[in-house]
Amino acid sequence: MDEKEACKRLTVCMGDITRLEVDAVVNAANNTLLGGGGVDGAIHKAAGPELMDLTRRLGGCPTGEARVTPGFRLPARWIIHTVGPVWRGGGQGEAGLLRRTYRNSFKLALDKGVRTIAFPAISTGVYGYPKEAAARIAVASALEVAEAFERIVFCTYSERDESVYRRVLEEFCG
Ligand code: AR6
Repeated sequence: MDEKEACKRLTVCMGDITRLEVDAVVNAANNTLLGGGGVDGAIHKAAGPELMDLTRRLGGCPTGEARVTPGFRLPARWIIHTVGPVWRGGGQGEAGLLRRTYRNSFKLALDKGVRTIAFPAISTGVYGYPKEAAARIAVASALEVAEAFERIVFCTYSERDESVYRRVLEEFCG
């Protein structure tokens, strides 16, 4: 697939990821998989307590890896929980780890036959990853696999973040 076709499958939206009607939403979780604040808290709240009953049994998730659960009360059929790196200045392998969160999430999505998937801006909230650099990794990773998906959504939660993604998409896709 040429880059132009791949680009057409990438979209940016702004709003609550828990409301999206996609096959899978990705959660920016922590190593315990036991919930937290930010998008993780919102996903647990919207999915309902059955989610925690299940994630408790998963035994956590190393940074860069991903785990999949049902979406329970979400419109999405699946939740892919991944753990992004905490930003420590950029010299601690953060970029590689963030790339792995996207690649491993896509891999699990493909295993489940997912065609439409939405990502929050992993690591860019509490974990402090610079937004533009993170968006470049998100978009580059999505372009690598876009052929296998119908739609890859970057779900932002502020106008500022939305414009960061739009700018980065413009950079990659023109
Ligand atoms: N829908 C879409 N995006 C959201 C939503 C939402 N409902 N809520 C927040 N965001 P963060 P991290 C955006 O902090 O940096 C948790 O406590 C938010 O504006 O949720 O990977 C976990 O348990 C930001 O752009 O995730 C971990 O301990 C993005 O989601 C830790 O935070 C990610 O921000 C993970 O930190």
